[in-house]
Amino acid sequence: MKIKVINPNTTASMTQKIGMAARKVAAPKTEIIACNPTMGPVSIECHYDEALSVVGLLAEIRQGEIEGADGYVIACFGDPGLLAARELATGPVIGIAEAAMHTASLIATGFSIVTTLSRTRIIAQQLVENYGMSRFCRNIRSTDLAVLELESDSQARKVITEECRQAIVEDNAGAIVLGCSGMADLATAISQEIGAPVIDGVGAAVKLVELLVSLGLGTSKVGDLAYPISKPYTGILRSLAP
Ligand code: 5HY
Repeated sequence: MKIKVINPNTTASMTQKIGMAARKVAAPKTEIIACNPTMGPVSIECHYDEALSVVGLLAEIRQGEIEGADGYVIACFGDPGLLAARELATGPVIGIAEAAMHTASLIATGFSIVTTLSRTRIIAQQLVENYGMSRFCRNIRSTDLAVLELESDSQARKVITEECRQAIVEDNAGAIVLGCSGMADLATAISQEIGAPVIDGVGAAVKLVELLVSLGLGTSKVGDLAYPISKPYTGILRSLAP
């Protein structure tokens, strides 16, 4: 099985970390292709970043259809372009926020999300509502760490761990959902340190894609997720016309 794990920002070092987290949990016969677009924001931390990251993401999905990918992971906690990606894809497409939240709801009656900048909390909140996770999500906490500081700031792990610890104590949460793909490598260590389940969406999404493909299930092409309607596009998007 071939799974394309797409980091919608353009920071290759983050893509590498995401690829390692994906391969750590992938089944032996699963080939993980970790990639990022060549165009777009270096990190996604607001609505504008998210909107413009989708063009590059969809170009990678189109390429994946040509390469014969069996399924896809959108490795950004905003799950940008999820439904548009599902329109393009034959196989399943899973966002890491969706995967992490559903996984948490299977092992705890309540979870808290620990994310990066405070301004991204509204994006997570909208996803919690969209995915029907409001009765499970106890709180959305920010660490005020920028996405790229997760790599550069030596204190980042300590700050994230403390926020997770407080969430367990103060939010009555039974599990933690990490709110950024850049935190994918921290889940196991933080879980051991705070003594509670900590969910990395990259790993959860890879296992969900494997599950769906192994059940012979792909994205439904009946109704709104049917392939995009063919029509001309103009300007710099001409080459992306469906
Ligand atoms: C992510 N941004 O997972 C999100 C996290 C966030 O570039 N990769 C990003 O802060 O919303």
